Amino acid sequence: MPTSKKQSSSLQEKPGISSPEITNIAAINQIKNKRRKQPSSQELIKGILEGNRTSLSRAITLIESTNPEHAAKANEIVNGCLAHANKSVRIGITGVPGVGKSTFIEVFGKFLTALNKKVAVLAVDPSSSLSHGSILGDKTRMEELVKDENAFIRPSASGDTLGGVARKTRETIILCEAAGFDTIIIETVGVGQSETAVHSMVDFFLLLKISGAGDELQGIKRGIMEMADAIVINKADGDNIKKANLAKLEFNRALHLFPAKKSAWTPKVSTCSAITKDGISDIWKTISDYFEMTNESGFFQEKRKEQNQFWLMETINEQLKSNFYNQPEIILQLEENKKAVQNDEMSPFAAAQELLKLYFK
Ligand SMILES: Nc1nc2c(ncn2[C@@H]2O[C@H](COP(=O)(O)OP(=O)(O)OP(=O)(O)O)[C@@H](O)[C@H]2O)c(=O)[nH]1
Ligand SMILES: [Mg+2]
Repeated sequence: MPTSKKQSSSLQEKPGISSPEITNIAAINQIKNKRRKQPSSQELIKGILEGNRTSLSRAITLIESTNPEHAAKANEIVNGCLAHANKSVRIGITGVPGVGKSTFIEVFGKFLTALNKKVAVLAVDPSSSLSHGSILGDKTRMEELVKDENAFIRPSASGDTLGGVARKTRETIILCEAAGFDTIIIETVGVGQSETAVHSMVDFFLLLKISGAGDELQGIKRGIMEMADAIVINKADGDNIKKANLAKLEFNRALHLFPAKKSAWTPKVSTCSAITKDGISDIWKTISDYFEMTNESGFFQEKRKEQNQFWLMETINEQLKSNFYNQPEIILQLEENKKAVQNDEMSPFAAAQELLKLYFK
């Protein structure tokens, strides 16, 4: 411990000169040194591999940062962790607001940690740049899970594009896996394109529903039904049980009309209550069956490889696009051309061509 010697007493007042608030130079230097000394990428990688949560959180913060220096460091860390990632199962959970995702994940997460699993909960939330991540509020809703030393909950990365948020989440998954988390749960709210993004980063996709007024299939997007490996009707408790069972029948019937999945897996429909915890263990049984089957058939690995290819292309597309739209020349000309198109002075095609020519010149 460095000895902190007081340079002058802060109680002492000289006439006309007020003494500075902190006069302990040693203490100030100590704080400055601490602040300057950010852990290196190597130190963070080491910490992550040892399962140190502070290192993990810090590295995720670097991934989420928009500072190019941080981005370079984050890249190093992700690369350093890559060889230690992949040893996990990744489960996506989606459902409309209020369906009970947070309550469900709290209960399901606790169920898994009781089975000695290490659970990381992440979120892809396209609206998070506005609301600063709904999972933030969830941290209070996931009271028990937050306290669980075998669980790690991270609010969603914010960003202006879904692609950007998705990339950050993908990299965060790698770090969590390297830190020893073997079950990764990725939550997304069932709006917009976020389900598709989450679907392409998980092994198993679970759609959470509640029973409606007998018109279960109303308003549900076909694409989401097609992606689901399981449909779980939540809030099957109290007066709701009968309705939930009817909904289950209806979903089962509807699923029969869908073409067979590439995984050869038949999606399962079940009911549960995140309040009474009924049906929770059955859901894990279903998921485990799926993993057993797809591991045996080789589909599990095949899907991950496909996903990697997909994200390779996505990342290129994303970066090309953002590079294009961030060119000062393009920004100016795009505004001009937009006006020209609006006023019928230029065809949309010609306007686009002009911009692309400007970009590639
Ligand atoms: N009766 C009953 N209520 C439930 C159940 N699960 C959740 N709820 C209630 O439903 C409400 C919404 O639950 P949340 O877990 O916040 O739902 P969410 O899907 O995370 O909602 P968003 O974060 O807004 O997308 C809360 O009041 C919960 O207490 C359940 O199984 N049974
Ligand atoms: Mg929630």
